[in-house]
Amino acid sequence: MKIFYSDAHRKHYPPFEVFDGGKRVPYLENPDRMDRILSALKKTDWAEFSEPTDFGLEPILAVHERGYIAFLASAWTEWLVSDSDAASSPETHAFLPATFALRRTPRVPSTLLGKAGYYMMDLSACIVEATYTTALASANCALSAADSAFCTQHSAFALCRPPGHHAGKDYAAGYCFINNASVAANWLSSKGKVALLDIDYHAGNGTQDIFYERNDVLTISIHGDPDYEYPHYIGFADETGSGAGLGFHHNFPLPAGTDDASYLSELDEALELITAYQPSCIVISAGMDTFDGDPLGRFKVTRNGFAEIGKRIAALNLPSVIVMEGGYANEALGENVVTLLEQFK
Ligand code: SP5
Ligand code: ZN
Repeated sequence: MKIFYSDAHRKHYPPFEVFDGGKRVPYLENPDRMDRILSALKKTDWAEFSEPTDFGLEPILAVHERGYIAFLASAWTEWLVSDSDAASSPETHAFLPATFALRRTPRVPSTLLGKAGYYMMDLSACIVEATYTTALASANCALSAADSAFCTQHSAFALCRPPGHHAGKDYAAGYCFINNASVAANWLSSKGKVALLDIDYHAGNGTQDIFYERNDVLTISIHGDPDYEYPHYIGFADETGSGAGLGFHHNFPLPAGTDDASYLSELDEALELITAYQPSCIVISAGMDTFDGDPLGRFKVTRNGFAEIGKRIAALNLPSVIVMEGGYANEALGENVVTLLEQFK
């Protein structure tokens, strides 16, 4: 299986994020995650690594607003110019907003700090010097995997970091800056109908927003109920699309403690929707934070569960673009990813 990966991600390593109650904690979405996945993949005899191709900004701007992408590109350098503390020890800093545009209007603020509150949804998508270039490299991994799956009709894996599914048209959130899976799905949508299935533990709010009014990309997310879980405000069962997109989005919010058996029965329902839609390919937002023991998740999916999840999705018999999202139980992450991917060989 083709695996698209760039080492560029290493430089995106914010020194902290801000957790519940304003606690500063080490950045959980860390480079070690990729090392664990890489070493597990390298032990297999089927992983074929490639550098991503640079697709340029066009496929990214087809999903994200230009002003938001410009903000990502310049926020860090603008911040260093305006803050002498950050300029004197940049490695101890991460750029985050101190205000939030709760009631957003189309008026984009002109200042850096105003833009931060406008374009950033939470305190877990920290910007540092390398964030923009690594987010581009991550999106190029997803695009390269999409191109490979389309050309060969075989599944491909985008080993993306940073992840993408919380990023919307014009906002960063939950470790995500560019919505890699959505960029790939949108790129594929010019070639035929696409289904995007999000199996990360968290609701794919960014993906939901991006395709909410469209019927050419069916989006489905299976996740911890936002009634108790991040992202809190979106991902409920009654959100099913609008306008032309009505009926083309589905959320499966599940209770804390969801185990293999109950997860798989919900997955089967999602897969039936995909079968009925008859897409020409599928993009999978593959988060492994549903794993029993993940520090951010409250599900109880096991390694056998991941094998069965992979097997059932692969049985759709569609070219699959598997895009890495979350998963923070680092010791188990590599084997969990390999277990899922093996089903698509
Ligand atoms: C891609 C992805 O999986 N992003 C997840 C971002 C979640 N950020 C949530 C922050 C709230 C953390 N609450 C921690 C509770 C630990 N017991
Ligand atoms: Zn997640």
